[in-house]
This record gives sequence, C-alpha cells and structure tokens, in this order.
Amino acid sequence: MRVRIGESELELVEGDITEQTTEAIVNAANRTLLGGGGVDGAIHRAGGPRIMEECRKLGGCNPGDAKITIGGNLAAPYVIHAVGPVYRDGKHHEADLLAKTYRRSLEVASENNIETISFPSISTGAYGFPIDQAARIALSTVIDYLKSNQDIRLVRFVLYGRKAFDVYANALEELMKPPATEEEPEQVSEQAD
Ligand code: AR6
Repeated sequence: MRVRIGESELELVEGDITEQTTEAIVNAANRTLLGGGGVDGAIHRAGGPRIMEECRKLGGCNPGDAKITIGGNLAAPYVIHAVGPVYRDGKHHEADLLAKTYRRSLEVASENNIETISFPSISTGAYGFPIDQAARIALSTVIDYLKSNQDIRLVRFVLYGRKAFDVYANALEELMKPPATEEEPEQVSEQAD
C-alpha cells in the first residue's frame, strides 16, 4: 500500500526491516543502545559488529530521541537508533513520546540528507504499546512531517507479519479519508428523561 503526501511517498509493506534497501533503516532500540532482542537483535546480527562499535561511543539515548550510525553489512548505509516508550498504562505520556520518537528519527534523517527511510513498528513488541493506537500515532506523525518537509522522498513502514500489516493498512485508510463535510446532518440523539 502506497500513498502520496505532497511530493513524498508513504508506503506500507510486510517484511523484515533488515532487508530494506532504503538509505536508512530505523532500529527499535533501548536507552543503552547496546543491543537487545526483536528488531534490535536482528539489526545487529545482520549488520555485524561495526554498528555496535559506533553505538558504544554514543553514550545511550533517551526515550523519544534517536541517534545515527553506519549500517555495517546491511544494504542500508545508515541505521537510526530510536528509543520508543515502554507502555505502562497510557497515562505516562506514552503517546507523546512515541510521536516524538518518530519525529526525531525523521529529523535525524533530514539532518543527514537521507531521502529514503524504513521504520519498524516502534514500541509494539517488547515495549508493549497497543498496536492499533501505535499505528495511528506513527502514521499521523509521519504524514505531518512529510507535509512540511519535502526533503524525505520515501517513508516505508516494514510490518512484521500479516496482522501488523493489516492494522497499519486500516489506520492509514482511516487517516487518508477526507474529513466529513459540514453539510452532513447532525446526529440527534434521543434524550432519556
Ligand atoms: N523486521 C520488522 N519488524 C520486526 C522484526 C523485523 N526483523 N522483528 C520484530 N519486528 P521490538 P520495541 C516487529 O520488540 O517494542 C529490544 O530488545 C515486532 O513484531 O523489536 O520497541 C530493544 O533492545 C514488533 O511489532 O521493539 C529494546 O529493549 C515491532 O517490530 C526493546 O526490544 C517492535 O518490536 C524495544 O521494544
């Protein structure tokens, strides 16, 4: 699934983030930047030890922020290591932090003249963020960014498995719907007395 946002494209695919040939892929990292499971484990396994060598020099990364390294043996020349929020109960600024994580990743890409970038579904694995909500936040943050920044030509979400893909595809369809017109009759609800 692919939509146009201004001059840029936003694409959803089902697949493995480590196989993407965009200029950058985003890692769903943790604040140490010293590796872990899920996307993080897969990226370091496929990319080899040179990525970790650079990560060690970065001094960690706060949730909501992102830092860049080389891509090592990956097809993508760069990895942007982004730290999403751990989901607790939705009342600890998780939504704001998740949006910030996507925004910061895109800013880091722009600062490094990166025009094509692939994201995984940050925070929806080990960090437990409900994927329906995370998909809406991820997509709307990227759409807003692309509307005001033309330097990034392609943003691809790489969803792991059919289920995750469908959740993102439904969320994107909803977000791309034109807003309801004002002429629509208002819903009159019956008041119980
Ligand atoms: N390609 C694309 N998506 C993947 C892949 C892959 N190869 N592998 C898993 N996913 P997670 P988080 C999906 O746990 O929730 C690590 O230990 C997965 O199905 O990788 O942000 C870090 O070091 C899920 O939907 O990231 C941190 O400690 C999504 O990617 C912690 O996990 C994210 O799952 C970060 O947790």
